[in-house]
Amino acid sequence: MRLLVTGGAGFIGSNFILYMLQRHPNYKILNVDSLTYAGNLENLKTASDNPNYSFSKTDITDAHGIDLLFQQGIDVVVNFAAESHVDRSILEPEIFVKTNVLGTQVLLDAAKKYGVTKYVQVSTDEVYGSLGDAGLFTEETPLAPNSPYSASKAGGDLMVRAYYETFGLPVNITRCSNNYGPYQFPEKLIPLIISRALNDEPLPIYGDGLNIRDWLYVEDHCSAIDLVIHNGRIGKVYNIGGNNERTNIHIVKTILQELGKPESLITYVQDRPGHDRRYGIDPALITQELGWKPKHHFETGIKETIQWYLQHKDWWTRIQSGEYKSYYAKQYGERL
Ligand code: NAD
Ligand code: TDX
Repeated sequence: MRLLVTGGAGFIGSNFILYMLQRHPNYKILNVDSLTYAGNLENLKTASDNPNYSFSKTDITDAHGIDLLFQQGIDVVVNFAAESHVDRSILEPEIFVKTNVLGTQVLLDAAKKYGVTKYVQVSTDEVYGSLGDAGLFTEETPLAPNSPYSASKAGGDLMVRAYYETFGLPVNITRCSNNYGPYQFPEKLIPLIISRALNDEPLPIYGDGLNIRDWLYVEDHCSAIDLVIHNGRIGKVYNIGGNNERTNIHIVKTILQELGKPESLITYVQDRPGHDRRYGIDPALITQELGWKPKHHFETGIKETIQWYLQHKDWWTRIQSGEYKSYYAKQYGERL
């Protein structure tokens, strides 16, 4: 099988490539990534001399470049490439529409032109909007995105649906909850808190800290996508989540305890505009239909993740350079 993985130099994409090379040693994987601030080929150091792995620095919005790559012959596409950070989408929405909607459409066009056995769109539970105190997102929950990020992901999803309905493209959409684990860019809550706590810097908590996210260890997300590639029913959406709802403040206090750092680092800051209160996934469909089950419990997964960041300080300090600093100047200004 020849797999084209977009966004493979990012957090989930790189974990997915490493997972697939190990799990399917006869598959050929082409990683297509434009290497934005979030793309880092260091994540794939261990794959670089694997003859089944190759890389192309190509933007998914570049229709000509993408067409050339499909001429190599592609069986399956897994589209991870995206602008993925909600706060950045509030500062600069345009690139989110460009990559997440237009980029998706470019890939769909190439998949349609050359023919693939499966196109998998990696989406997010955020397209469903925010939950109240009760209930969970199912695949039938109406789309109600609240941030420019989630609106752009919903736009991409609707394009995928349209190419299935109109052109019969064999697609699946996966909608996963919040991931955590190795190689996550230190702008997202868990690596941000770990890296700042280790430097004894104030920890920004938005609003009252009681917003809830449903956390899944990244490898469990990868195993779900592997199942969807092989056994997902054409045209179906699959929600992925590990029944692990936690408040943000609980996450932060867990990290502080594990690192032996004081709670006095916690600093409540102005809330994120349009901040979704709660996400919670009902994974019944993927569990029953594809037999998916997460392997990692949150309590051990978070400890392993903290250990990983402790052991890979070089990896995240290198990232915290020019672009990172200017983003944080814009994001927090004088607030921290
Ligand atoms: P990430 O920001 O770490 O990585 C995104 C990757 O896409 C980077 O390598 C970047 O260089 C690349 N990229 C961005 N724009 C590109 C373009 N125009 N052309 C080619 N490559 C481009 O993101 P992530 O957290 O790994 O998320 C991967 C996917 O999973 C995204 O589609 C995201 O919406 C989805 N998702 C993420 C989570 C999460 O918790 N992180 C949860 C559910 C779904
Ligand atoms: O500094 C912070 N302080 C804070 O309180 C940051 C960065 C976040 N938060 C809160 C906001 C959220 O309630 O923590 C929670 C998690 O925030 P993020 O890590 O930014 O993730 P979220 O907005 O939930 O979105 C993530 O999960 C779904 C990914 O970034 C998306 O790509 C994915 O689709």
